[in-house]
Amino acid sequence: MDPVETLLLRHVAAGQGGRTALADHVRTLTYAELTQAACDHAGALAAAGVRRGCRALVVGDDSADTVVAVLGLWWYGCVPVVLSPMLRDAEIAFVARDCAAGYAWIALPKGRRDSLREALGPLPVHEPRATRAADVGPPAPFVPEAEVLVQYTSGSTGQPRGVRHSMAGLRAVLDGFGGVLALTPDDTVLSTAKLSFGYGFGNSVLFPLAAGARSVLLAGPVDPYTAITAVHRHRPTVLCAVPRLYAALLDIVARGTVLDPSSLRLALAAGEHLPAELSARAARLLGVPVVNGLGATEVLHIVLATDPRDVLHGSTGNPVPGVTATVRDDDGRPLPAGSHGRLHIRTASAALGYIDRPEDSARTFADGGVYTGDIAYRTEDGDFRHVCRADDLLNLGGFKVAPAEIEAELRTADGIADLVVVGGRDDTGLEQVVVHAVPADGVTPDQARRALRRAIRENLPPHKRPSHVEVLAALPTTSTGKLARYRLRAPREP
Ligand code: 3SK
Repeated sequence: MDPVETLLLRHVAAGQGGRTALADHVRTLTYAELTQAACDHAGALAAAGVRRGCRALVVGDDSADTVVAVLGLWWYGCVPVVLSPMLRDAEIAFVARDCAAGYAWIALPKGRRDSLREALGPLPVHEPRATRAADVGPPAPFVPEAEVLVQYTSGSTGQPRGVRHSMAGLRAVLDGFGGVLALTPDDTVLSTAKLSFGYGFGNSVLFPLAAGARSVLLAGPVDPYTAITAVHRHRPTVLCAVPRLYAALLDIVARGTVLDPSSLRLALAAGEHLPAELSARAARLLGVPVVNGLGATEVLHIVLATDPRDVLHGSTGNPVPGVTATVRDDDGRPLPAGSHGRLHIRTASAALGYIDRPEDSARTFADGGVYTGDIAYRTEDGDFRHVCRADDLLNLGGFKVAPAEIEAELRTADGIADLVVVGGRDDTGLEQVVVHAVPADGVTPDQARRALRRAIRENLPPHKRPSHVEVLAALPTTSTGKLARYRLRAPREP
C-alpha cells in the first residue's frame, strides 16, 4: 500500500474519478483532478531538484492546495510535515531545524511569506504553482516500516516533538478507527479541527479520501458561526470537532442562531475530554450520535471510541479494531478495573518514535506499546473513562500546551514577582487556563491584574490565553518548599 494509491489512484481506476474529493472556500476538485494536481506537484518538485525522501514542511491554511501539496510530496516520495500557519516564524524555523527539512512549501500572504522565508534561511522554499511540470512517473512506493508522515506535538517542557509515522501506521488507522466511522463514497466530512493537528489530518485527508468520500476544508479560524455556515453550505453527513466547538454551538443556538443539522448522520468529538452532560446536549442539538474518541499524535488517530450505535455519555469508549488498551501502574503493570493509572495502547498505528529524542521516545513508546499521556480507568463493564493528563500539559481544544510556555510569555508583565499557570474548568467542564500571580513589592493586586491582562493580549495567541487571572499573596508550596502546582488545579467532574 502507498498513500497515493490508497487515497487517489484506486478510486480513479474504479471509475470514480468524476466524484468530488475536496471542497474548499474557492473550489472543488474531483478525484481525477486531485490526482492530476498531485502528479503535477510531484513534477514541480522534480523540476526544482528537491531531494526525494526528504522531510518537507507544508505551511498553509486548510485548503485544496495544501492537500495537493501533501499528496504531491507523497507521490514524489517525500515525508510531509504539515504545520499551522498560526505558528510564529521562529517556531516554524525550529521545526525545520529539528526535522532537518529539505524543502518547504509555503502558502501564506506575501508579507508573512517573506518573513518566514527569511527565518528559514537557506532552506529551499516553494510557493504554490499551477504549472504542469514534466511527467514524474508513478508514485514512489513506501514499504510498511518506512516513515511517511511527521506530525509535531507539544512536549511538557513546551518544546514540540516530531512524531514519525510509518506507512503501516496509516494503514492501521484506516482499518481501525476507519471501521468505526465506516465512511462511504456518499459521505461528506466536515472537520473543524485543522490539518496541522493529527485529529484534523485524519478527519480531512486520510478517512474521507480512503473511502472515496468528499472532504470539506475550512480556511482561517473556525468559530461556531463559521461552522454553521459551512454546515448549511456543504451539507456534511459527518461533522468532526473538538468538544469546545460543540459547547460553543450550543451556546449560540441557545441565543437564537439557527442551525440545520439535518444533513448529518454522525458527529465526532475528540481532542479533549467530552464531559457527559455536554455529550448529551450536543447529541440532542444535532439529532445524531456524537461519538467520543480518544487519540494521540503518537498513535496517529483515535484508538478508543464510543459505539455510534449506542453512545454512553461520559464514557471514552472501547478500543477500536486492532487496538488493545490497558491501564497500568508506574512500573508498567496492568491494573484491574476501577484503578486509575496510565493509559497504555498497543496498536499497529504506534509511531516509529520522536525525531532525535531517544529518552522521550523510550518513556512514551514502552512496554510493547504507547503511553498516551492520559490517566484513565476501566469500568467493570469494560469501557474506559478519562480522568486527566498524566503530565502538566493543558489540553485546550486539542492544542496541548505546556504551562511553562504560557508562563514564559507572561513573566515579562510589569510588577509581577511570581506566577504559575494551571488548568481550570469552565461551566461545561472543559479545560481553561488560569494564571495565579503574586505582585511585586509595592504593586497593588489591581495593577498586577491589569499588567497581566495586557501581557496576555499582547504576547499570546487566542487559544493559549488565560481566561482567569487570580492574584495571590504567595504561591502554595510543598513541605520541601517546592511549588505545589496541584493545589491550584481544578478537579475533573465525577
Ligand atoms: O487528541 C489528540 O491529541 C489526537 C491526536 C491525533 C489524532 C487524534 C486525536 C484525537
